[in-house]
Amino acid sequence: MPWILKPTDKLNLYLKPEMNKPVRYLFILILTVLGVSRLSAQNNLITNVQSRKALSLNGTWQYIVDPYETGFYDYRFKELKEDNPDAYWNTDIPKNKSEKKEHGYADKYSITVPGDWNHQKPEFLFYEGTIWYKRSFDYQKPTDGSKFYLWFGAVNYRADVYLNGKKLGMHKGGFTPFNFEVPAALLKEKGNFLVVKVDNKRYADEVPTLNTDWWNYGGITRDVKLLELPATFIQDFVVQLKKPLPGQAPAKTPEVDGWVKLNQAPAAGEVVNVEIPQLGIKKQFAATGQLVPINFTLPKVQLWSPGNPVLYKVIVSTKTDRSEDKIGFRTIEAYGKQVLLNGKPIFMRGICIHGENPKEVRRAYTRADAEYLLGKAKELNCNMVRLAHYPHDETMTRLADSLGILVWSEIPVYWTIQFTSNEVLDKAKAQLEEMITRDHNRASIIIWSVGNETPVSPARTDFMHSLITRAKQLDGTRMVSAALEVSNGGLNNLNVVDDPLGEFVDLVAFNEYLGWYGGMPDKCRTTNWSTPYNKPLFISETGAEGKSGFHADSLTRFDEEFQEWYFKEQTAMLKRMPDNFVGITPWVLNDFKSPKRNNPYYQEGWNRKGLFDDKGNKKKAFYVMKAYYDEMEKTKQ
Ligand code: GCB
Repeated sequence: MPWILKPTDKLNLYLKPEMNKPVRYLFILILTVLGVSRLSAQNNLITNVQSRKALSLNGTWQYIVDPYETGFYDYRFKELKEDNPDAYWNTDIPKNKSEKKEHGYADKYSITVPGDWNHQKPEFLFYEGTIWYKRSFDYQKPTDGSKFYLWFGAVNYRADVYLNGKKLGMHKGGFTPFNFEVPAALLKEKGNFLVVKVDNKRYADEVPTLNTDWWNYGGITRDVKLLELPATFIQDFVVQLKKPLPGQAPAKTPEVDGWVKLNQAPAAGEVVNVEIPQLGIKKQFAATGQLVPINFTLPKVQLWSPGNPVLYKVIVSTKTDRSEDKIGFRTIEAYGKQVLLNGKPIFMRGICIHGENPKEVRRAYTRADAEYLLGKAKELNCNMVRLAHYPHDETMTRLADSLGILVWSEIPVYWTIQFTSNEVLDKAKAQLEEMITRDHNRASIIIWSVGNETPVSPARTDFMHSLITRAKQLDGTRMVSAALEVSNGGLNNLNVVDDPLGEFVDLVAFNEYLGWYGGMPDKCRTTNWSTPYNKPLFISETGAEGKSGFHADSLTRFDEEFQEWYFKEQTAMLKRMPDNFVGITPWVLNDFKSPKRNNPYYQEGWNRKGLFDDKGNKKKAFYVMKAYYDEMEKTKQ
C-alpha cells in the first residue's frame, strides 16, 4: 500500500517528538533539499465538514470596497501593523460622528455570503480588487478543551482572515477549501468581529494567471463555518477500494485500503473504528500514530457505477470524535487502450461544465445549482462531466456521486502559467492537494486533471509532470490527465496527439476545434486522429458558437445552424476514431460569461458555445450530440 503512506511526506509528519533540536533542524534541511517541504500547502485541511458540529457563518455580511487597499497599507504602501486603528480588520463603525475615522462597516453596505460580489451589485460586475467582508457573531464555546477552526469552502482569490483584530492566516486559490485554527482564548461569548479581506486581482504569477476565458467572479463564493471539534479529532480519511491488479475486475469480496488521519498524535491505546452498517462492517484499528492505515474486505458490496450509483453510510469514529460520509465503492483504471470501470470497458459520454449559474449570471454553489447543471447533462444522456477549469463546489461532486455521473476534476493551470517558477508550481500543487483532499472519497471522480491547453516546452513538461507525480502520490486509485493541444494538419490529414506529456498521463486527452478555429466543419471528413502513446484517447473539448434563436444557414457563423452542422461533422468523424477512443466532453453545456467575448451582435460578454443557452433552452446542436450519445449508449458500453 505505498500510496497510502504518502500523506506522511508532509514535513511535520516526518518530525518525531523525540528528535532533539539539532537533529530536527538537520532533518528539515535534508527534507527541504529533497523538495519535501514544498509539498505541503495546507496539511491541516479538515474534510467532510458536512458531518461536523459547526456554526454557519453564511448570511449577510457588511463590506467596504477598497480598490487602493487603504485598510491594509499605509500611505507609504507599507503593511499596517496588526493593532493599527486604521486597519480595516480592527474597528467597526465610528463611535461618534466627531471621531476622525475614514472607514467603517455599516448595514447599508451589505452582501450575501456565500456568493460572488459581481452579480450582487451592478457596480461590481467588472470589479477586480479588494473588498473587506465583516460579520459579528456570538458564540457559546465549550470549555472542555475543544478546538475551533474557521473553514471556508472557497474564496476567490486571496483571503486574509482576522478574528477580533488578530490575523488567523492567508490563503490563495479561488476554488478550494481551507481552514485556520482559532485559539480558544480569542473567541468571545458576544460580539466576535470576523473580517476577511478578499482580493480577486489577477497576477501573472498566480494560478490561474492573467488570462482566462471565464468570468473572474470575486468574493466569499462558498460556505463559511466555525467548526467545533474535540481536542483529538478525525481530520481526514480515505475509505476506497484498493486499486485492482492491472486489467482485473475487483475481487468478489474487494479490499478497502485507506487511512484515517487525526489532527495530532493520539493518546496511547487509542483506536479508530470504521463502520459500514448496511454491510455489517465494524472494524477497529490501533491508532499508534497520527496516520492510521486501515484495510478490510467488503463482502456483499454492490459496486458503484453510473447504472447503479449505490452509496453506503461510512462512520469513522474514535473515543472522542465521529465523522460520517456516504461513499461508493468502485475501481477505475486506464488499461491498454481502454478505461475500465469495475474491470469493464466504459465509453464516456460527457460534457464540459463551468461552475456558473447562467440564468442568474453568478458562480454556482447551491444544491439547486448542481441539480440544474447535472440535470442538463443527464438530459444530454451523459454518463460523465468535465468540471472545467477549476474545482467546482462540493455539492457538484456529491450530487454526481448520487446521480451516478463520472467526473473529471481539474485545477486552473490554464494556458500560459509561469512554468519556470518554483513558486508558481507550489501554488498549483497547493490547489491540487486541496482538490484531491476534499474529494478523495467521491466515487464519481475518476480523473484528476492537472491543467488545460498548456503550450509545449521543456519547462512546461517538467512543471506538469511534477503535478502528475504529486497527484499520483496523493491518490494512486484514479487516473491523472490534462487537456492537451494538437497542432493540426499533419501528413495525409493525420493529426497526431504527440505532446510529450502523453508519456506521463493515464489518459491522452486533447482539445480540438476543427471547423471553428481554422477551416470549416467539413474538415472533419478527411481528418484522422492518432497518438503514439499506447493509451486511451479522449477528446476533452470540441465546440462552436451558436447564438440561441439566431437562424440563418449552416455556413453562417454564430447561428444555430452552423453549430448544428459543426456537431454533425464532428459526430460523423467520431465514428471513425481509432479503437482507443474512449469518450468525449464537448465544449460546453451552457453559454457562459467571458470578458473575452465581445462580438456586439452575438456574444456581448458571453461565450456562446453552449449546447444550452444561458436561459436553459436547447440549441439545435444539442439534439445532434444527444442522438450520438443515444447511439453510443446502445452500441458502446
Ligand atoms: C478552449 C478552452 C476553453 C475555451 C474554449 C473556447 O480551448 O479550453 O476554456 O472557453 O476553448 O471557447 O475557445
